[in-house]
Amino acid sequence: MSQKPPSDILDRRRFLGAAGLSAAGALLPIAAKAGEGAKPDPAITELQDWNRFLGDGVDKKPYGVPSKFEKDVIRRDVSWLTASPESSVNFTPLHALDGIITPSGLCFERHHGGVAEIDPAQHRLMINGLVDTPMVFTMDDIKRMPRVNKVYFLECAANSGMEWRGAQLNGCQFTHGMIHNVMYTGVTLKTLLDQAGLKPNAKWLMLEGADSAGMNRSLPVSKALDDVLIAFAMNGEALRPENGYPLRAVIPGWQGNLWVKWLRRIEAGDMPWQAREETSKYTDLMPDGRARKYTFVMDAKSVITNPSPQAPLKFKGRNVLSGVAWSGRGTVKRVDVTMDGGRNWHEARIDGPVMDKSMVRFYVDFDWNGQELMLQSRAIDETGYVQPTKAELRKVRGVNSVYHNNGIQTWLVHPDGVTENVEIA
Ligand SMILES: Nc1nc2c(c(=O)[nH]1)N[C@H]1C(S)=C(S)[C@@H](COP(=O)(O)O)O[C@H]1N2
Ligand SMILES: [Mo]
Repeated sequence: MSQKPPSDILDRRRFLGAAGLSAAGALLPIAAKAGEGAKPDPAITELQDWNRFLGDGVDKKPYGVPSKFEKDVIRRDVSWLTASPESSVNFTPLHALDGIITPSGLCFERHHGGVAEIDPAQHRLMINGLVDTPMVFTMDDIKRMPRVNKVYFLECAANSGMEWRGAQLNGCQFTHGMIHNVMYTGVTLKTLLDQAGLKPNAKWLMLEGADSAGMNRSLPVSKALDDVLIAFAMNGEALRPENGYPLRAVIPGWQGNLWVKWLRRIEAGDMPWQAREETSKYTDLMPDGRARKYTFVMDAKSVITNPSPQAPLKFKGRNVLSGVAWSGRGTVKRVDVTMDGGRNWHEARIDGPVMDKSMVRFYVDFDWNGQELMLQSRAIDETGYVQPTKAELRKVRGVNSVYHNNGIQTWLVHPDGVTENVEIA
């Protein structure tokens, strides 16, 4: 798992550089030509069950689920990571997804007190504190206000946290799966705050959830009035209970813990809630013992999802390398990919919508002749920020941090296609 690359990797990298990978090389044939195979293919010559019998009627699945052949495409947790499944996390199967939208049922979950199952008719959102008129909204009230639709990524600040100390977990699901990218429908927080009327000395909001953890987080008013949404729908339907049904905060580009789920109260104040109830949560401990605090923005990051340890290379010849990239500071401008551990970089092809604080999908179509590959991707966002290497990050932040690891990930593809999580020393 945390195996280092073979010692001759540098030589091989040199060799690779010379041999050259044709990222945009000549197209090799992918499929067999009809009639050329030695043995007849039963997938063609035999009648299959699904071809022979009537299928299910339209009354069988009032709410559709994926094909039974997709049963491995699931969220997974790591049981030794946390003491209980109620205060824990599971991970999005990034290696099994494509495009940019995370299907609702596969969005990773992070709870501090389990999933609250809330009757929307009984749910209230209160706004109090430093406001002219304290307000209480029902779900019906909120659904009568002007709506917006936005696609945003949500990344937990602890995503890739285990990797600070070195390559640990064998799969992008586990190293990078505390992220999802969803289309939200809701109202802007500004719409709600305007109705309550913020007092001039209101500088911070405390957002509180209705779960058993009663989780609360502080948010600067400037962000609240900028692009924060209070969402009731994800990917076109009501929020899933796991993700905050019936109401959650959407804090674009900022760390996941601020995105309070099962949102029931917003209190306006003149200082951060944490300053009253001091907590060491979500600070980044630096090598000199000082801590970075209020590090809200998630910096540009990317990961190659295919190939990756859970999705090894299976075929020589033509292959599709794919991955995702995102930035909390705006749009992703470019993604570069190297196949030889950083010697040569190719610009990847971004395909699909490129939106503010949303994931993008990238591809490199390449030919593989079975040589060892050292794969990395690096994202560059609209501010010009370039995703750093892990070594560069450690130089500044040391290894005491758990949070905000946006370093470049390395996958080593062996000649048999098996792929593992490594770090280039
Ligand atoms: N009420 C409440 N909101 C919460 C949490 C929680 O435990 N309770 N966890 C937070 C954390 S740490 C993260 S990373 C995100 C995860 O959102 P998700 O479960 O939709 O992926 O929710 C945040 N909002
Ligand atoms: Mo989180």
